[in-house]
Amino acid sequence: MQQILKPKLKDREPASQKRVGAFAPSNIALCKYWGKRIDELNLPTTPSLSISLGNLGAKTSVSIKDINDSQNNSNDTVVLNKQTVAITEPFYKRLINFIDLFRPSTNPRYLIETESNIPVGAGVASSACGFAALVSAFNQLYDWNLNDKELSILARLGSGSACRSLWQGFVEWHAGIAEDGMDSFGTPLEATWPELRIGLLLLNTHTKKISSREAMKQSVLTSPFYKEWPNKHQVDMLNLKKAISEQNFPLLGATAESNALAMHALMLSSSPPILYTEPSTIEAIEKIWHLRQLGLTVYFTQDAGPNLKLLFLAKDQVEIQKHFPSLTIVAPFDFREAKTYVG
Ligand code: 2P0
Repeated sequence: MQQILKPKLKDREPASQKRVGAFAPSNIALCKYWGKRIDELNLPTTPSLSISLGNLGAKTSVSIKDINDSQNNSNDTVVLNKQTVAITEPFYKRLINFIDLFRPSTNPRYLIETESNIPVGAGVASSACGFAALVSAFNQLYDWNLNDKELSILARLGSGSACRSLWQGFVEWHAGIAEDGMDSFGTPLEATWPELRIGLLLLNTHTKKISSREAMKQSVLTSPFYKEWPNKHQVDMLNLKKAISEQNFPLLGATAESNALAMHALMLSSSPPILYTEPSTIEAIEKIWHLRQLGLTVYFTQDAGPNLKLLFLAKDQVEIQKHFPSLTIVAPFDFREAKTYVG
């Protein structure tokens, strides 16, 4: 636990029967988080910049279990999309380890129910929105009154990219330099870009062979090119911010695409190499490049998986859909449904 936050996480019991909930959007990094300076606190080597996915994300509700009720066992219960998660699942353990950071001394057991409307296996950081929604729900349960920055720091301890999921729109995660991580959190950019569209292109939804946590660690430790990453990243961050402030879509697309390809180059040059890209990924990338040569303004970004996220503007949506009929299209600045969720 970040010692500076701890005094704020008041060790008191909420009203019994209280059930609270929160929504957090998923996010896609346009300049990626790839590598940590301190593993235990998920402190990154570089800043990163993401776009949140509007109505796509996680709704999480939290309540305290009544352990006198014979129906309840003494463990926390985690329910994901209406399915109870087995206590032997790595996901369960990771979640409980996180909650243990701030579980009060009275040792309450929780019922945590999460519903995600992200297409399964889309490689759309479901852990990011999950941890962000979770900390927002706990903030209500215990009346911590943490502000967004503090919630972002807390969410980061669950999963790095979660610190960007506390807001809609563009969010920058400041890498920070402090060893305690209190200067490493997300902040929303003021800019909006309602015409921006993101297309989720699902090519293979099998579970990945290596987690992004392990993969980024391997890249930091073994890629001979990792030392160049912060330099390239700095240029990409500047270009991305310029693109956003000037609404220069080709600059945004080209920067995001180049940043993603550089991240994958780090993985390929790791030892042993990490390859998330599949033949279908390459086929889709070549198609995107070909369409661009023909004059269609479409770019892509790729995370720790074989699926792609296409970047384009609303005016090209119909044309893009003709070429990629299976695309799930997100209008990131249209988040009316997300706003209405109150638990
Ligand atoms: C990102 N990714 O910026 C990058 C790009 C994946 C590829 O953040 O170890 O699940 O929990 O801090 O946040 C995925 O990494 O890793 C990620 P941890 P996380 O979106």
